[in-house]
Amino acid sequence: SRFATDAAVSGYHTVATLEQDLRGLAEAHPELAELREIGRSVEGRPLWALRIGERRGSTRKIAFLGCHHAREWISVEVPYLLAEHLLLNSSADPVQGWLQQSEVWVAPMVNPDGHEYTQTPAHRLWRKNRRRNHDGSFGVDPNRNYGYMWGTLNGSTSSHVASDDTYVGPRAFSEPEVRAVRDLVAGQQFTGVLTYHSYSQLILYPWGYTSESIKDASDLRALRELAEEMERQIAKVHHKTYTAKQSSKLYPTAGDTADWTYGEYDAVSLTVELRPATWEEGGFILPADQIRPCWEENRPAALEFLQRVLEQ
Ligand code: ING
Ligand code: ZN
Repeated sequence: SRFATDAAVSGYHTVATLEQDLRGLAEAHPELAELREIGRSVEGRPLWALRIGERRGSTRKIAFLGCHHAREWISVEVPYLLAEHLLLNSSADPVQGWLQQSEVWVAPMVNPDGHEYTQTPAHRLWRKNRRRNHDGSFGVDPNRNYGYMWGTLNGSTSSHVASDDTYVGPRAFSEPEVRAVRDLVAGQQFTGVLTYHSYSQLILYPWGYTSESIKDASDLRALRELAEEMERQIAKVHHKTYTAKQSSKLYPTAGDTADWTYGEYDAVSLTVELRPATWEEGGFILPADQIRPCWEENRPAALEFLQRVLEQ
């Protein structure tokens, strides 16, 4: 229901249960998985990434990210369940082949301070991290704080006003959560990055900062074809419509994750906006009984993304 706010009771992970479960996955699969602390949040919480793969001098690497935004609880669950799926299916192809040749990194909760804050019912709809700003307000939008074309827009969807929900921060990479992702990506040189958000059921490709298309025609074709194939894969499972589009067509944003991973690293970069489709269907408050079907429909899409990136 709209008022189900307690993650632990509802079936969603909390900061604490996510850490436990990530540790459990790593301990159950010591030859394949390793839990890494990639940084610390503003409030000092560890930022976790699970590395999955046999580590035989693997070349291709891919990352799945979740929960840049505190209230988007389902965006923790889909990458977490993907990690679990890969480990449970690691001795059957195609997963076995991927894990022999490549590494899959999963960081399901980029913004744990914000997520913890949303455990209090009155703060359930908090979006940003928990930085104390110069004007006494709280929070920088982690999905506006990346360094590609950072700060070049100023409006309601990318704001320089600290108290706004889309506050870009005082400078690019001012936030430790975003620096942790930056350092992970810089170190691993991912060839694909998929970042989960909610809600709206969309598959977004760069650019966010401009309505112009990305210049490289073959990249554009590949991104569009991949996003459209993911649409079809998702629709087949529970007949839900996810729509592929350029992210600036939703609304203009500067400093988002996918613009940076594509602009700086040429990685295959997508943002998936998970269930539901509309505010009327619950918006950010997705009933926990939809975690499973949401994962079921996103599983073939995530596997399609893995296949294209790892076998290209
Ligand atoms: N939506 C995304 C946001 O950060 C988005 C939409 C993603 C726009 C990527 C541009 C690029 O505003 C949510 N729900 O957070
Ligand atoms: Zn979001």
